[in-house]
Amino acid sequence: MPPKGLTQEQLDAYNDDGFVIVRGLFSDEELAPLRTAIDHDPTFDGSEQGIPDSMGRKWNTSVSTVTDNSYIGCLPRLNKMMNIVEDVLEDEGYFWHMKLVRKDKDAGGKVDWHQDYQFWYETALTPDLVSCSVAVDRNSRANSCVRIARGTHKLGRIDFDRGNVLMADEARVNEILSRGHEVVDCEMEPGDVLVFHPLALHCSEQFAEGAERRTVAHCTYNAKSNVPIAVPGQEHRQYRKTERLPDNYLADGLYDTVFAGHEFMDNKKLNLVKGTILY
Ligand SMILES: O=C(O)CCC(=O)C(=O)O
Repeated sequence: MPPKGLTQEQLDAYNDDGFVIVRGLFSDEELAPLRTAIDHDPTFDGSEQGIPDSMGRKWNTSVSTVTDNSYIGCLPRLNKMMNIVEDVLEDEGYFWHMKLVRKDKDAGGKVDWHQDYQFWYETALTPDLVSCSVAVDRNSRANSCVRIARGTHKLGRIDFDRGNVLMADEARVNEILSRGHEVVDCEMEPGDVLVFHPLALHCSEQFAEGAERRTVAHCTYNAKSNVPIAVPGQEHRQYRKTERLPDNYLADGLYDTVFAGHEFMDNKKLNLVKGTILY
């Protein structure tokens, strides 16, 4: 069956490289309400949590695991997102969570090299997941865009570093990077979407003075057939059918609020659980 959301070339690039950037999936006007709401309430209703990096600095994230009729609860459910997800997973996909990652002078830590699957391994038997990261602002090297080591999704799962439970084994990462995997700066204009594999080794640099990044909305989905192990406290990872929405839903303002009243994950629960972050 031909892909529904990606072109065949984009799907081939994803399979070869572990990522692909889909340009202009969202219009600037479509994202404007989210930008305005973040400017009014940059902490997403107090749900942000600082995640430590290996240098003792922090970066900010808010996590959502529920869908509702807020902008935040609708964005991951648009047909144009779900079609991409199902092209990649070759299965019904369902929404797992959204991470909103903001960087500024107060929380401008780097995101150390890691694979997302390191954090999900405890519940997901296979890496049949995918993340679609929506650029809300311009993402460039200057404002610490996501960087991916091309082709690393083929290397298998890397252990956590012994000294730092949030990053991949540093010695192994250095070895991998010395073997010619090109490190790609995933530069994006607002509305572009980075689609990437949960085993793709990635990071982002620390905040550079004057180069804020309001947010990237990292939306993650699991394949229905990748039935999660039941882990107490991780019930949100179990299958729930994702009700799709038409592509015009946000542009036509059919949502209730942007994120006021949306139930973000309690930031106290984002603490480390057995060496992984709960999301
Ligand atoms: O947005 C970023 O800078 C990177 C975030 C990231 O790598 C992650 O949340 O897994």
